[in-house]
Amino acid sequence: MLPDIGRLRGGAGRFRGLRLVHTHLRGEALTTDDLSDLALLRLDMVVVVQATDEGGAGAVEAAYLDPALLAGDDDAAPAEPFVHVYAPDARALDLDLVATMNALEDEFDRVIAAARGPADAERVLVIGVRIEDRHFEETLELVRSANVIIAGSLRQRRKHVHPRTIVGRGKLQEIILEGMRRSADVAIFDVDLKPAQARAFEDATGMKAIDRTQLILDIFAQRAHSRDGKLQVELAQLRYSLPRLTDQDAGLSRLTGGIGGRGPGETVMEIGRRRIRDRIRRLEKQVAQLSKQRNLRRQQRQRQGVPVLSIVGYTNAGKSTLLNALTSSDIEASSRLFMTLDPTSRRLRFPQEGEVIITDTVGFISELPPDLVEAFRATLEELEHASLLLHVADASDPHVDDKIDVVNELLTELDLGDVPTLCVLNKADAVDPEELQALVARHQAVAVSALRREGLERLISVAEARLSAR
Ligand SMILES: Nc1nc2c(ncn2[C@@H]2O[C@H](COP(=O)(O)OP(=O)(O)OP(=O)(O)O)[C@@H](O)[C@H]2O)c(=O)[nH]1
Ligand SMILES: [Mg+2]
Repeated sequence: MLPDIGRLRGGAGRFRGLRLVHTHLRGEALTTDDLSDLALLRLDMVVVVQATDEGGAGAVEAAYLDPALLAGDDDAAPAEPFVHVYAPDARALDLDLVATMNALEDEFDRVIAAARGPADAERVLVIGVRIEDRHFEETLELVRSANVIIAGSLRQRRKHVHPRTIVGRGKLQEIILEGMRRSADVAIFDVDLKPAQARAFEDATGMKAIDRTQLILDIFAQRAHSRDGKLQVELAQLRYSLPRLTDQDAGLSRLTGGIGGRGPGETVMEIGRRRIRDRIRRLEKQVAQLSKQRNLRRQQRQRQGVPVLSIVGYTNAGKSTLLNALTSSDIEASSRLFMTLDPTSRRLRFPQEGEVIITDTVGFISELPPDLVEAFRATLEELEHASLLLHVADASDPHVDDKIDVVNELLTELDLGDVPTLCVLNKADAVDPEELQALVARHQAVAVSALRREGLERLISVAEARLSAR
């Protein structure tokens, strides 16, 4: 049994400074277990000395990881980038270990520099554990939206996530080698991880583990511009990270700085936790305060009797593009997921109804993390008072029906199931007309192309009819 060696010298481009030398009693060569220890623990070298019948030292076999073999071109790279050294007698082994290791670490640095290229953005390995291709592809979309470099991706379709290490041991070795080969410092998973799983993975690979919720939170953090949005995202991040805090994080001066922070008998860890809890409470108060102000504004609007139309829908359906088309605005729209975070309202004149307010909101996604639903509950409460929800769906998406279901389920979960809703099938320009007809009939929808500004008049007249039918 090998002792836990933690993160000793565990940086990119370094070996551990440890060699594993052991004997095999029955003449076996290096085993696959030996080699996977070499990779998993990033040992300098693993050496096996054969025992002779007389109990002396016989033949020696050693293996080390060669970064140059790792760097081989994508698919041509050998599955096992190990160099084997053999000597018929222990004393005959001709190897200057220190010089070899120094050369290897230099080579390692070069490989990493080459893989990194000039940009110094975070390089990530995307790891798919779920069986469904669609789920993995959506995760890749999310990662692309998060402004990081996808250095590589690996999948292990598992029915059940390995309770301790997420993936099996063989896959873990593959991930480590791929991480070195692609010079990735972060692994992003398409599932959520338990704190202990993330830690075990990080200890084993030296890579930072990010799960799906953290990924979405990270995108949200990048997109939040309003005070309200920032508060809500920070709150969700803190709530999510509290149980994931490790001793190491808690030791950061950022969390424990200041004088008199430590009460009697408290561990550093507890202080970290307590600070975070304090901050969570403060944020909760601020969010509640802002929610009150929004309520006031809403009451004013209601007194003025201006109907509110709220645009909801799956992320990337074209909600912002539709609002822009209807009101000649220029809210940022893009193929990135979760482009819009902060709700934006615009005024619009309807032919009969006169002035209405139309609001763009944050997009939905399947399995939206509960912490995020909670954090955005206040923003989404606005929708409760909408006169009409425009549920925008991307008609050109092969999974449009499923995504409509996801949005409807989330609306119900948010107690918005009873608000009158009109389904708007967007991106009509990108769908076969017959298919579109079937979709329109199935969802009693209005088809539009927000991008080409087609179908907007009909949308307005149907929406207006729904409004006056209230
Ligand atoms: N072909 C086509 N593309 C469209 C149409 N409407 C929007 N798009 C594209 O779809 C992508 C997403 O548009 P957005 O308006 O940002 O979508 P959103 O629903 O606001 O997305 P999030 O804010 O990220 O949730 C952009 O690349 C748009 O150019 C359309 O009618 N036809
Ligand atoms: Mg948007």
